[in-house]
Amino acid sequence: MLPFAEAPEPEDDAREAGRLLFAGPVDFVKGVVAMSGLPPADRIEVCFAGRSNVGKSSLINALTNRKNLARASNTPGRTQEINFFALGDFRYLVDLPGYGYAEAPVATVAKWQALLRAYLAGRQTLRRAFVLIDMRHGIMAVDEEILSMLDRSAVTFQVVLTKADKVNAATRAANTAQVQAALAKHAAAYPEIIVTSSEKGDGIATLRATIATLV
Ligand SMILES: Nc1nc2c(ncn2[C@@H]2O[C@H](COP(=O)(O)OP(=O)(O)OP(=O)(O)O)[C@@H](O)[C@H]2O)c(=O)[nH]1
Ligand SMILES: [Mg+2]
Repeated sequence: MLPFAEAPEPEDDAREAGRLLFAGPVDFVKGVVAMSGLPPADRIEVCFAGRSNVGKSSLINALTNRKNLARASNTPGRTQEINFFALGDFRYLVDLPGYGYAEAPVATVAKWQALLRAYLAGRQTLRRAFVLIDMRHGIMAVDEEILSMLDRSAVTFQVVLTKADKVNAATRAANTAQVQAALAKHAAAYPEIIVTSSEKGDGIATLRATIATLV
């Protein structure tokens, strides 16, 4: 298979494991603004990182089949905390603050970056970082900063393309190729990408199965 190809449809048992996991209880635990506030690292976790407005909160809502679990909004930069959600008894889903919000004050940006860097480098139980990339734009300079941070943190990251329902076939092909070329330069990149639409449901079963498989 080509590196960074789209992940195949999950096998039936993996799909079912993912479905069951996400059909179970999921609860907001807390929003964290400093490393000292992190919940105990007593279960594995996956996090969702990406530019402000890329669709992180919407994706968490789609995965968990809840309308308003993670706050999704039209106001960029809304989610300024690291939000922890308990998924069943053994996992956390972590909604990270969006980066690259042009109108955020410099001091605020510096604070987020420091927190993000500390979290990505220092969380023992973090099994995978899903980095969301808007399918309409591909990987941008601000995304590269995060990908490089993840390379240095030795955290495996997997790219999730978002808003697939908003692009035509030509844009989809061009931006997928752009992402694949960019990922070739990153040591920590997982070799498959997942194409999603929180609106239409594309890729949601695949992502659920992927998360259910991580131990
Ligand atoms: N058409 C379409 N719109 C989407 C999709 N995912 C998210 N959106 C829209 O994109 C906007 C931003 O989505 P959010 O989920 O709030 O983005 P976010 O990454 O959590 O943003 P911050 O918390 O500010 O970093 C909202 O208006 C969503 O409705 C999608 O798959 N398709
Ligand atoms: Mg959000």
